[in-house]
Amino acid sequence: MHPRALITGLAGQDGSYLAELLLDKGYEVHGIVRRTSIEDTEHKLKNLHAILDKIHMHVASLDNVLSLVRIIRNISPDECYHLAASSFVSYSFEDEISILGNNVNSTHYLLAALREFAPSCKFYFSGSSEMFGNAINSPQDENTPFNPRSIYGISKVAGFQLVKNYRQQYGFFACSGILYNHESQRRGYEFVTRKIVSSAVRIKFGLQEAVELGNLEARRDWGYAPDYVNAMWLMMHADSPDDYVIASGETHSVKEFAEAAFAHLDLDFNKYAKINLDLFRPTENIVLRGNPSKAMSMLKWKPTKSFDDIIKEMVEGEIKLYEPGRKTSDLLTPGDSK
Ligand code: GDR
Repeated sequence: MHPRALITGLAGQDGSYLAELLLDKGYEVHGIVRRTSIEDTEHKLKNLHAILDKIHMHVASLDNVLSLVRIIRNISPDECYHLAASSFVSYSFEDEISILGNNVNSTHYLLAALREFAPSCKFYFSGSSEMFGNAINSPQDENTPFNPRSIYGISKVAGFQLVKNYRQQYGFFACSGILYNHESQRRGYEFVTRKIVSSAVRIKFGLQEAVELGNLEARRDWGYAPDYVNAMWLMMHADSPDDYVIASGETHSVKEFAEAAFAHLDLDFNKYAKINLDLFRPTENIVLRGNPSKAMSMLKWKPTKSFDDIIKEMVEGEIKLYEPGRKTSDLLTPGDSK
């Protein structure tokens, strides 16, 4: 019997890499997608094109507990990976009521439905470094107190506590990854790394003149998305459920990322950079740097790509999108995300 996995957020960067990993391991992979994605598979499911005929997609909305109950009863998953969330930190400053509600409720509905209809299903939740917010120490590890400074961070703390509660109260195999930023060619254009890489390539090809960015001095602990997805699977196969920080352990500034991305194209970032004060965030966290020692020793997890390798892969992947014969659906121009 193939193990059966249910993924929320299937069509996103992490969901699509996770689906590929689980298929490789012989899983039957099910995922929840929105109705609008099924209606526009070319754009909204572009990360899944290579595996569309191998996965089972279920249309549901995570704010509708009944639709989740139906799916869970039907497929009776062995493992559930809850990756879906409104994950763009900046939007959470603008739309806090719905982002807090959706992120917390979806986690709660899933846990409650699993408890009722698939109580032996293992559960994974994607937490975030944003939960540490204005952290009191650096680097942060699993013992660092949470001090979130965005509604997104608050919603992730609430989800994390729900998961912990189900583990402690009901004996669920439920674990959370506290994930720092993780990037790849499949990153959405609203995030700064993809915005920089796609702008750099467009500038190289004469399609764009400059790139407008916010705070260039902001620093992040950036890792490689497929490595972080691998950590999720390792957590679900540890002897006992627990929570783990997944991070690279080093930080770089937005400017360093941009300089490296432009340099891969023989361009000088400083000639094309424009600072837009509107793209600064209302509260910018102190520098967050994760300490992944626990995951490295308990799960034998380790990152496979360096900061420079990640940038190189993203730049090379972006150039490929412009090769003749590629679908234009792969190309969206970055908006003014912050
Ligand atoms: P982040 O990622 O908020 O850390 O959340 P993002 O790439 O959006 O921002 C990183 C940093 O870059 C600065 N910045 C800009 N950001 C964007 N998006 N656009 C700009 O033009 C720009 N200029 C500067 C930001 O201020 C910020 O400091 C990501 C998400 O994946 C979350 O879901 C996840 O939980 C965390 O990482 C860990």
